[in-house]
Amino acid sequence: MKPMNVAWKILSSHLKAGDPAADSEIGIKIDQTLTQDATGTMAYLQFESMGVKRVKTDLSVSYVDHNTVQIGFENADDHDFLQSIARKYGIIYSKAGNGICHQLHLERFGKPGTTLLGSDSHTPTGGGIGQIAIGAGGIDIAVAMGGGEFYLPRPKVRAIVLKGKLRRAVSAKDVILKVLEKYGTKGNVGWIFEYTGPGVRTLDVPSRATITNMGAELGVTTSVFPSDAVTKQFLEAQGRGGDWVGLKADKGAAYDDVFELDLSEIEPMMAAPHSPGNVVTVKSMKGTKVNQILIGSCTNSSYRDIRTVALYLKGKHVADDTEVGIACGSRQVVNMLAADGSLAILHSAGCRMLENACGFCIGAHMSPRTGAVSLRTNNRNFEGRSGTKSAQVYLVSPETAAASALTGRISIPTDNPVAKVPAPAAFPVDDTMFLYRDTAGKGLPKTEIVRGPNIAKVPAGTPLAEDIEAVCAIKVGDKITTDHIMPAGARLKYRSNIPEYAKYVFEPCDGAFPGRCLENKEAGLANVIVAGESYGQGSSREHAALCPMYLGVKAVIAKSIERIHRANLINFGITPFEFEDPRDYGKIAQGDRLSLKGIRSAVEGDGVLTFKTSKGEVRVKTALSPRQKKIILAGGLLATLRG
Ligand code: MIC
Ligand code: SF4
Repeated sequence: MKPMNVAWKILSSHLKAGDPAADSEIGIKIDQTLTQDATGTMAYLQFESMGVKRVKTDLSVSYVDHNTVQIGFENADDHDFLQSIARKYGIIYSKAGNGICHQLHLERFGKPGTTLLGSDSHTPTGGGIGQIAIGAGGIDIAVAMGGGEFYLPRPKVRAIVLKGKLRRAVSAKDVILKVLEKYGTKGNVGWIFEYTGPGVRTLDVPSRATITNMGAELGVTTSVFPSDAVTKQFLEAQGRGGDWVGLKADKGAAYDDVFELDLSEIEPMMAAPHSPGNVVTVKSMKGTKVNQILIGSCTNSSYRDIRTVALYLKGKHVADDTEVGIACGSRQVVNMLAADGSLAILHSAGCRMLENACGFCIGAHMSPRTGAVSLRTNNRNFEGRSGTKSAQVYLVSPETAAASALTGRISIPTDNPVAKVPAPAAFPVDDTMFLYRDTAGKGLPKTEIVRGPNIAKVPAGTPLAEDIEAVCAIKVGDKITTDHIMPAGARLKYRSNIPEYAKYVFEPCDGAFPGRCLENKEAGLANVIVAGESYGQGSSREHAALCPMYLGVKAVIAKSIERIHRANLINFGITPFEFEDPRDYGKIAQGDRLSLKGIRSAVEGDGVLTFKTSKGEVRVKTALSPRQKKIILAGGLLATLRG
């Protein structure tokens, strides 16, 4: 047998469709799924409409961690709906307060050598434990829960060869920021980053998970580490030694590309506003006054991370003009911090201890003051995501956050390093907030699904017509994120109510967009979105496709489109076109009438469509598999599943 890398070992053992030797789609079996509440409600509404009796995966978990602030009835209604769905269909339900999905999944369920599909872009956190863990739209998770395979373009695998050992006070966050400095947030679609080399064994599992977590910001399909003695120790300490299998690349395994990174040369790094790809050294920003510091999120909320912060703050106090908030990743983390005295240290130091949830990371609370400098240990610093448009958000390691909390200015943690936190010999396990563990996989109780007024129907798409008369309803620039398209924060509570949520599409760019689209729709015209490079960066939220579909958007024409968002557009019957010549972007203006004659034939055929504008002819193209063509022609994936 040909020597294989870790990524292909897992993919090959799960291959269900497609030819891995060809440059096309492959379909893989999914062993585990996860959803979180903000994407989960829609995923389960779609799952329900598929008429499947119970989930067919080895394990499916429904986490509640995003919408936990509960101002108004909507969040709580969503929680009740999710709990009843879990009970009915054999899904494990993680109650609000238990922790953040990715941290919890790593602690309690992630298994080396398996596949995990999650309705959240940071699902690749599981790569830290040797899983092929991929983020996707809710409907893809619904299909996987029903036993269907997951399709992805045949990935290319890049080896990131780690050498040496990190210096004290330099940590995993600095490593992934270094990788982001090299590869940026665009142009990595279709890659898997596989971490390998002698430096791997110097990183504990939470550190590996920080690195794979933020692979999402690179835009890669996923990132993966081998499963070795360090992984084994972690699983044994979680009381899950039986879940361990060893996994490493065969000698002589081939990679499509190789990048070497010497851990010992990395210095503290940070991502400057407003992109995780704007990487600079902490040194270059030293002394900048800081108004707010927030520590936590699925990237940096493990025991190792928060204990490190406590070591920095022990016997000291945070600066007077700086507010510091800390959100732990799970109850396990909080219990450990309580037991070793860290919680008292953090409280005494003047930190605000926040709920174990996404919270500040998704702009659900703790918005900084106007024009603030906010240092955060999370993974995204898109403009306005914090809830304050004028805020300058920097992404840093827990070490940099802690060192800066003491001075109120950006400070270099290596100047005063603290001791390394050793990997715990045993984690305290308390699974009491995972409900229905026993019924998952057995006979299921009869359950009424609870539907409050916030749980609306999933709108249906319409089949693609041969000719479309359309309007360019909005023209946007490069690096438009899903936070621009479908804002979260204060609007997050409408996730299960599409007509309501659709009122906010493109709110940060142009609040009049939804109204304009509905007028066009009323007048029998379709809507088209025109965009620059890397359209749809960021989250997996399918609402960024579903709500535009509801507003009558039939096509996106961009210079390039990111992986998860492109798949979501297809799933909701919106054709994702790219300019054949990117300069043609200049030929279309907002408000232009576009006569997309023969769009259906183009989708059925070679994907090329030509149309006229006042500035000349434009040629656009889309590369679609036969499966994807069928979905677009039918008006969306749900329509094909319903027959
Ligand atoms: C995010 O970090 O942007 C989110 C909120 O977790 C999203 C999912 C969502 O929008 O619900 C993600 O990363 O996929
Ligand atoms: Fe939650 Fe933030 Fe992680 Fe998204 S990135 S799952 S909002 S903690």
